[in-house]
Amino acid sequence: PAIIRRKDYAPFPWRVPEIRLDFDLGLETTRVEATLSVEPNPDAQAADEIRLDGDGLVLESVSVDGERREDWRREGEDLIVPLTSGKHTLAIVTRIAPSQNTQLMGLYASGGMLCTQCEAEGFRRITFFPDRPDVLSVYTVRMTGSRKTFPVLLSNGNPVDEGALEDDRHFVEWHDPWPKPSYLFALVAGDLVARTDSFTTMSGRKVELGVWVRAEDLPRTGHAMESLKRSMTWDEETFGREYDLDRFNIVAVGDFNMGAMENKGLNIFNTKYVLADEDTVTDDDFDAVEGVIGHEYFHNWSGNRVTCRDWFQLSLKEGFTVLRDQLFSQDLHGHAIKRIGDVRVLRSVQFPEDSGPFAHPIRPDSYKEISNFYTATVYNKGAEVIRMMRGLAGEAAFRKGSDLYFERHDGEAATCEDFVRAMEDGAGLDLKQFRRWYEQAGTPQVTVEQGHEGEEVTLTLRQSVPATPGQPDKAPMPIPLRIALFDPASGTHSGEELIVLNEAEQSFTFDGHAAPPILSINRGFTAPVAIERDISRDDLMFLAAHDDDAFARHEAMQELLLGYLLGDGGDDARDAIGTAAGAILADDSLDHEMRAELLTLPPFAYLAERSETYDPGAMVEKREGLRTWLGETFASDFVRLHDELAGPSRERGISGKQARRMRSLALAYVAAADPEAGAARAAAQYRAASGMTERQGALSVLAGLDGPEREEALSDFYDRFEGNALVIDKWFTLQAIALRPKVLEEIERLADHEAFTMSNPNRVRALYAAMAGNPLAFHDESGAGYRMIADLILELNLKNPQLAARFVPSLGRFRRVEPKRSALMKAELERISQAPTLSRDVAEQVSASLG
Ligand code: DPP
Ligand code: ZN
Repeated sequence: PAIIRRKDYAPFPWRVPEIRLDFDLGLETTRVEATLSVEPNPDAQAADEIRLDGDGLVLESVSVDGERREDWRREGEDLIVPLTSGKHTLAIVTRIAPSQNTQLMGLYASGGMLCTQCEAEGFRRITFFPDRPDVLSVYTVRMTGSRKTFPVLLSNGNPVDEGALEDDRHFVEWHDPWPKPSYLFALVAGDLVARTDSFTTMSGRKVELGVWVRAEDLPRTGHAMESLKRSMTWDEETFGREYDLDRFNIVAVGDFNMGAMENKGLNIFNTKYVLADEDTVTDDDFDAVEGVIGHEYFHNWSGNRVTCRDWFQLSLKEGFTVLRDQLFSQDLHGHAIKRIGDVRVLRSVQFPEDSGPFAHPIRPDSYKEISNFYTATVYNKGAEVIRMMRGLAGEAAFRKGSDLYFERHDGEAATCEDFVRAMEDGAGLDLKQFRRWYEQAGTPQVTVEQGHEGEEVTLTLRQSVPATPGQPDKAPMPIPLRIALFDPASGTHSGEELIVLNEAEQSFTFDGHAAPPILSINRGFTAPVAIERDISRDDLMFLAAHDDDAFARHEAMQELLLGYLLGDGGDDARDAIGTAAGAILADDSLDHEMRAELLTLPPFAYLAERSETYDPGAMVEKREGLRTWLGETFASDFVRLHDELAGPSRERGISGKQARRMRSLALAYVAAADPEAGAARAAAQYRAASGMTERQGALSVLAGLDGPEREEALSDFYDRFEGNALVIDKWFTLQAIALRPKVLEEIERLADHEAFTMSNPNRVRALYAAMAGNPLAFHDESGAGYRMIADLILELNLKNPQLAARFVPSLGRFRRVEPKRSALMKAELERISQAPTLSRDVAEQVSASLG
């Protein structure tokens, strides 16, 4: 496939100020009549033809200015129509087959309804069009269809007309006054019901809100609606952003490749991020729903009102919007826990990407298939980069920068460079060197050396950015680090400082320290870097017990854990962890959520990331061994917590969410130390569970054990929730992530289960993404786990290329795994590469992986 490069950008020769779409809707066949008003783009080179993107369309007719034309031609999937200069009306009729659309891009059928997904390049699967984000049009959409099959007909903007037709058919027409790129177009047709509400904006306009679902799901939409209203309020208060249409609709769809999509005025969501009630989702799921609703809503400004010039600028909207949703959740639920969780995701998903064969800058330079670049790097590291600007500017100046950005570029298709410039001008920052964060891939490594003479402390910091594919040499980047120097005697510090490491090597001196202080660095994770330093175990234990920055305190505990898990880690290292854990258990100033965070072991993916090469089996053994040891050492504490934090005590002032979090962690430690006692307690917790958080907490422990309690609970869970797709997804996942010796065989059986289907992305991920993250399953010594994922990729390759490609990176990490397994992984990648027809998505990922 062809390589698309950022430097080759050229504006489209034509503008398309208006488009009218007429849909004659059917699940099997849909007819689309597109009427485009086109005119030469004064900012581009003149052309004597117009080239329109298409993909899988059946073309019926082309007319220009009302006259049928036959002088068009096709080049590959593109349609090219000769056009003299000046304004024209172009009418194109196509046919598509939504039921056959297994890629879930464009217009497709899901559970008897029709819906769309157009980002990034799905609109070309609906009609021929310049399917690129810098072509903005005002859309008018008329949908006609059977009233029985499609009683509800939704599109972007506001409804302007509707009526009855012969044969029990009807139509609805929508108009969206805001010019938008084709990727933000959406249509939904089906038998849906809505929870409705309204919101009055800061200027006093009333907006009608709707959350549309299948009738049986209506009772589970309350949280989504509340989350939407909270998002609207927050964006007004925090970023001064007001909603701009009379309606805002969200539709939940069961078959969806991504989490959700920010189509103008008509967000389409994976059901997973809409439906929530206490019986069927966990506390974390509630927060995820709220976060994704916020994210998509915030796109209305960061993405829709200001969109992207081309797909290389994806982080312009995604990095910024992820930051906005993170800040939203932080404001609602507390800063520290959210930050710890976000950094955990960054380190276990984005760091491996940045050190692997698919490493790319947050603003990539080239791609073959843009779907492959909806990555943790573009999204999460992108958010970290903008968060650094916010840290450098301060909140008030950052707001001035974002205000200027929105004001300057409203209605435009902008670039990352535009954003940076608005931040320089509005926030008063000099970001000349900072721009390297957009250019260079790889996680910077920072080493810290600490010297002490007289009363003076010297910190010598060195940075290096590792070589990544296509980028052998890197230049130093500005790295803002918030630090504090603790006086070991008093246990306090005299204030935080923000230091910025600009050079490859730089020293910072601090006066007034009679004794060598204990350094707390990168507090709050002010920079997305890896810190290497010589710090004594005692100092880490001090910080794990006393650091007044909750993130840094957690970090110190993680460093202690990593030191043991990745080092030669003798008994001393383990004892230090024991001492720190004992202090955490005894510290009454902690809430239970933070206590649980501090006692949570680092994720396997992050352990792997921190090792040059690793033996997955040995790594699991060591990690689980530590869990058992901690469970044994603090057996009575964990038993006590598990008892005390049961139902009734919550009414005595401990927040339910915090109590549930700690209680399930305590249960896991009890079970690690004493499987029999753990199984009995887990079974009791399962039976008495008042909601899904406790039920899932118990079942996840049981799923990792043997015995009758396990089988009983699993089958009860299945029977209780049969028919509820999202909960049955949990049932698959809990079994697939279990750290059991025979888990791979169990996963094979689950793949044959009647409730398993390859047609539903959530179900595929519930089983196979879970399996790919389970080191005992994926890294089974036989290589059968690798084969299973390779077979999956080949099966999904043409059916749903986007979904297929997501599974390649797990195999792509073969260089980091011990030699025997590494060879087996690589062989599977080679097998995939030899398939007769590879989708662009899979081909790009596999060839990058094989390098
Ligand atoms: N643009 C979507 C989102 O991240 C992804 N398709 O919100
Ligand atoms: Zn987004």
